[in-house]
Amino acid sequence: MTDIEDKLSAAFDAPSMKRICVLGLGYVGLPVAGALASRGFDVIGVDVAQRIVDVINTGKIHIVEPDLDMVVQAAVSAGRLRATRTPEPSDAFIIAVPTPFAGDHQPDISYVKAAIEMIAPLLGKSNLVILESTSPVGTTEQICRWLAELRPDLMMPEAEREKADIHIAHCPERVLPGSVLRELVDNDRIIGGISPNCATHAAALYRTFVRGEMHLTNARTAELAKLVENAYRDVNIAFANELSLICDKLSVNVWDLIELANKHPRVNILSPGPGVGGHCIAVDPWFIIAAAPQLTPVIRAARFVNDSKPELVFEKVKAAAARLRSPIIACLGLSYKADIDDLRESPALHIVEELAREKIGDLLVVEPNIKQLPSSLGQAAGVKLVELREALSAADIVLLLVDHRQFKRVDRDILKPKITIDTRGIWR
Ligand code: SAJ
Repeated sequence: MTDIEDKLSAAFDAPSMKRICVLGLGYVGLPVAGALASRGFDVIGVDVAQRIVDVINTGKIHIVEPDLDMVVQAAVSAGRLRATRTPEPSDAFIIAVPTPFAGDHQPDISYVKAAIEMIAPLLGKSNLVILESTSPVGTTEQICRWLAELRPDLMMPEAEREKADIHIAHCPERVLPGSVLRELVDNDRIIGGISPNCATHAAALYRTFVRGEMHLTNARTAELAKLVENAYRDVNIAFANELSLICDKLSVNVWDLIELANKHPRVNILSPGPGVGGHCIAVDPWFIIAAAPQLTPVIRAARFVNDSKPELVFEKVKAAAARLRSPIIACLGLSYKADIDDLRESPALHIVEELAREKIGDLLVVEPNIKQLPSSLGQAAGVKLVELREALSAADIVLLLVDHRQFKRVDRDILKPKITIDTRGIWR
């Protein structure tokens, strides 16, 4: 047994917890709920959307994520997971609600506040409150202040005080969409307690389903660590995207270039693409910029480079289309990355929307992970969701936007007579 495991089992008996309430049943909350249920906890899953609650209670899921359907189905049919719109008294509350930014890139933690307001009346002595949502630095401390106001009868934790009625910690999610269940179990966790005692309690709960190591720290460090992880990736993708522009100008194949540069033992350049999407990497760096606007030129420049990429892809397609009369354009992929259905902040979606808005050709969209076009495209004239085969045979221009596995298998001979714009380098 390691030191920390020793400490945990001595300090806290996790199985004495029976019931866990998970607030937010999205890409993070639902897998966490499923994992806890599979470890024998009674899990109450809370979501504001009745549709999501209904789907989960039938043992199905509302998102595309490998193996999650099986985990949820098993949990629901065993009676270990139940979805509802309102939280119920529990031993622990895990908050996994969205933390987007507002119009001016300022963090919006109103969903966290709403979740806290929902659970405040239910809290009892020894309850554990965990914030999993990626949050600006100071949010966990803010949770303590909100709860202190809402429940003056309970003693909230403080950094220097071990004694408290409630334990509060930030345990940022780190799972990669597309590999969520594996990463949920295997990844190390950063556990940021308001006090060391809070961190110890939170770690004990995660220890029940996480095989990775627990790294205990304070809440502020945990908040910033999570933001920094995503900003690090954003900056590195921006470097790759900048290289793709330089290579276009200098007539060098960027994929060959990166492959060669990566042969150096200390170089590991990421892949350029049509831009950075998703609800994390395109969002979280702004939380750091908002907290230290004068100190973040690199992080800001990376955001700028990555955000400019969809427009540059659009211009490339527009220029190609201008050479043809009534071109048909096959747009392969709408999601923000490969093999998932998530369209949030998707550069592929933005590019197709702009092509539709500017009426650049007839657009045949192929997205194997969705059943209907999003509303922004559904009504647009000249845009259809079709099968891959149909799009490829009709298209004059093939625009590869997402490296879904179905697209990697495309017969290169079909592409030969067409103009191909491969933003992910899968057909080189
Ligand atoms: N992308 C590139 N080139 C690359 C890698 C990614 O253009 O070489 C693009 C993707 O196509 C996508 C975007 O970047 O549009 C983000 O994709 P991703 O796979 O890098 O990350 P996410 O947003 O799916 O998940 C990230 C992960 N963070 C890190 O890897 C540091 C994940 O571990 C986090 O849990 C997640 O954010 C989150 O929820 O914060």
